[in-house]
Amino acid sequence: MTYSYSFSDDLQQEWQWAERFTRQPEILRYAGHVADRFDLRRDIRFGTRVTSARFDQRNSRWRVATDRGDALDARFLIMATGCLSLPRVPDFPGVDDFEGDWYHTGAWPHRDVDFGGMRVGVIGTGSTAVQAIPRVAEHAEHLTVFQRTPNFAVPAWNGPLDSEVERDRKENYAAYRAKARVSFGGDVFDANDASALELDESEVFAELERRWSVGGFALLTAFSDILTDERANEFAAEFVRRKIRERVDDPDIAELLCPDDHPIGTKRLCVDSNYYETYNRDNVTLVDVRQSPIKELFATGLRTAASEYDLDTIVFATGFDAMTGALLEIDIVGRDDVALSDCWADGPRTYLGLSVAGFPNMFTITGPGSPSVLSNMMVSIEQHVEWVSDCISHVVEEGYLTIETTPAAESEWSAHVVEVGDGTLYPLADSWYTGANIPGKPRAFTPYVGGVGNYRETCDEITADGYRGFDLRRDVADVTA
Ligand code: NA7
Repeated sequence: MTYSYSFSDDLQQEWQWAERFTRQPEILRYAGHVADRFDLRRDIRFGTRVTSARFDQRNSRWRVATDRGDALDARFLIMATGCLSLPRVPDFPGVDDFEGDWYHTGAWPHRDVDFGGMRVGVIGTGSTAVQAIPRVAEHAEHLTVFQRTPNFAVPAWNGPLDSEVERDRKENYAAYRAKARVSFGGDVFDANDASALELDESEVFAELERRWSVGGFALLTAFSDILTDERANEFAAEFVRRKIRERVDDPDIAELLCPDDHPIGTKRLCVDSNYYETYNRDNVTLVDVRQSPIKELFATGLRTAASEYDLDTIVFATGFDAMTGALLEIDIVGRDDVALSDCWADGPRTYLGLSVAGFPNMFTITGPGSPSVLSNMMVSIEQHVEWVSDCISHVVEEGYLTIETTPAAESEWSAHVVEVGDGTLYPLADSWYTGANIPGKPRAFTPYVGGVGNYRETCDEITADGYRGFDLRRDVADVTA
């Protein structure tokens, strides 16, 4: 269910969510409400893109430039650029020739889009496509879905937020928040500690059925080894495939929709409302572009290796340059004129996903090497924001000029992130978690899967140990040295 900010009890008591899983307009209303209630708008420059950030060694400050021509000067640079904020359209030949409207699911216009009477093509079957497809199908004259790789989707069971659930949450917020903060994924599910391999098959499927009826990510907490053991994982994968075959009338289409190339959960598990049932509609066609890849776009449609499709509108649900894309889009240059893009040429390296060696007083909120996208983002964002705030207070109050991680701490942490990831099934999938969706991007599994609770404890221990692994420097000469 939707998570809200926890930093103000008044805020969390007064806000009323309409549904279990909130839609975009309500999330936007919530963000606007928070901005107004805490008078944040005067400190925000809207519609502004940061183009470069350079560390000036002469005074140990950051010089930040924007696309509006601003030149700003800052002591601390907090990069809260998001893990999934750089949408990507594949460079299909002829993409500029297409004369119809096109949209990207990650950059949707803030107005109603009318698909009435249109022949619409959706490219992609990741999370955003799974959410968009049922809605588009309700309005379009005809919808053609171009699928390269099928994904696992589980039901959201979305609907109006039950008043009893809301009352319970609001009365017990403190306990729920405490539970989420020490949990593995930053959530409040009751994770099953048992291995799937200890149970007999009927118990395994009963447990999966129970989690299925809860909806969403609960399924991935059915067993302790679902994301570490291929046999345990296969129980859950097969369980969802059976559900797909039940939900889709045409057995050939059902087979095409059944994922077979990655363990369940190693690509972002999709959460759906009527996704599979949408393929039972007369106005929806599924096209396999794994067999016959998309070759090009032309003025009135799209051509695959096997066929041609006339389309009025195309929806690209083709994902993001995730984890590092938005950071590297900005020309970030640290000490000694070293660019972040050069430091990360072989994949990102950080300490705790928060700090990069050679980039003093720069912090990355939910950066690569932190739980980030494999956790409840709200919980992880708040933890980082609190940690960074405390760290900055420490630097200022103790009379330091800068803080940055040591290369040794960065290397050790980066190796730890890889080691923990390698103990799971995640690296087996060609996912955006590994950068595999972007041609030429170095393959690196970047989220930290050591658990939200453990990670928080590590961060707090490092603070208590006098910011172990960080260099604190007092004057410009030291920073330059
Ligand atoms: P995803 O999950 O990265 O999905 C992108 C989809 O686009 C996926 O099905 C891709 O197939 C498909 N794709 C990408 N390029 C092509 C080409 N060239 N041809 C055909 N199909 C293509 O992105 P989303 O935006 O849906 O979700 C991203 C995250 O945002 C989500 O996980 C949530 O955390 C929120 P592929 O699998 O690569 O074969």
